[in-house]
Amino acid sequence: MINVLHLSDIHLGSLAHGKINPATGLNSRLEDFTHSLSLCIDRAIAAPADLVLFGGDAFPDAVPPPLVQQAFAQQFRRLADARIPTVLLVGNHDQHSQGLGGASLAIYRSLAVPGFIVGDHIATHTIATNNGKIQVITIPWLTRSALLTRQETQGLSLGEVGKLLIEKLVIVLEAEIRQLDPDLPTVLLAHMMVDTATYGAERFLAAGKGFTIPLALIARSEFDYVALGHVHRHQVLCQQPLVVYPGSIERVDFGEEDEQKGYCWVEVEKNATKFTFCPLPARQFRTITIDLTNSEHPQADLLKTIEEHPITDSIVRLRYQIKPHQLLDIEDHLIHQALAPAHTYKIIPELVDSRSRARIPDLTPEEVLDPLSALKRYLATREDLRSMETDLLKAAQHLLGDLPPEDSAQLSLELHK
Ligand SMILES: [Mn+2]
Repeated sequence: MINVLHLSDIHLGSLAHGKINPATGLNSRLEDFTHSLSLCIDRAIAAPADLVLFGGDAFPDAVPPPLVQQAFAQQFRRLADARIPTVLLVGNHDQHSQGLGGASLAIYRSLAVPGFIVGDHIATHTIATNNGKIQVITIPWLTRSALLTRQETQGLSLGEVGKLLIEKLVIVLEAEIRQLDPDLPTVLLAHMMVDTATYGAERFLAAGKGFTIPLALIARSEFDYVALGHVHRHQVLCQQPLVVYPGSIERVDFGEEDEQKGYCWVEVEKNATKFTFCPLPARQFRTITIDLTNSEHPQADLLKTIEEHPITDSIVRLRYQIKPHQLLDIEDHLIHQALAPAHTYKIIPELVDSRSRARIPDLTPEEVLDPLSALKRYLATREDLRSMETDLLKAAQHLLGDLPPEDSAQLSLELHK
């Protein structure tokens, strides 16, 4: 039996909703993420793990600032010191949009850190652990240039390129599988969107539209465990073999408010793999929503609602709907006072006027909109773009990957004309 610690989607350096910790001078969110990561490494060393598999997305982008690189390196260095073999897989956030290879993780190969493998291409690695050898096939985040040439994709729609990419992947993966040693336990480590997964925030975080991989392609009997990365919600996609997303180790945004965060402890054994999900004490996010438009005492009701929520040390957003004439009853400083126990908070008032559509309160830097809503708001202010509004929104949906494949393919053609 080989003990594997499988974690993924660290996103170290996601600083939104943080504040400066006066004791250290650091952003509190960098400290949160580093803390969660350190708990994973603590477990790997204490248990100890025979192997650590990281499923990709180390940082929000491929060029993390030195301070963030250092925080990551300080934790993973502990694994090198403890002589625990480690595979660092390259996710979409670790890649430059141009060129090959994981820019932010390639340094670990350049430095030849003992026992560290950087998975930036499809390959099989036979790794010697304290409990025997194990084979790990790595599949980093695939872009079209990883498997296809420009000639092959010329003139094809996005949907057709996706289909071709999967056909190629089937062949390449088959080649890896055929050269496996059937006597050794085998793990597939892949950063990808699997078609049966439930998605969350990562859809909005992804820099470009990726390709969805059919579960059947990776749920192969040759694998004793399939370790995935990319989707931030922990989920098990298949029992035989076990196909698992551990999810992210900290909540990256409000989209992950209700998700439990953690990592997987896996006992890999030929045809008898077991795994446990190990929760991490990630920072809580809380959304408080209240409609005050029918309230006789808006201020009192608002304060009462806040009181009913456990907000201490949480990242809070308070949304309330209110009519203009009720605003006289609201005293901002009392709301701030009530929210003070939160780690950080933002207040999002929405004016509702039954007689005429009231103007929406000005956007504040603290207010985070998803890209499509932001575009809609912007277009509402641009009388001159009114005639193009539908087309612009459709094009944006296309870019965000929100359209069904047929529509997307059609639009892709129109856009490239
Ligand atoms: Mn990802």
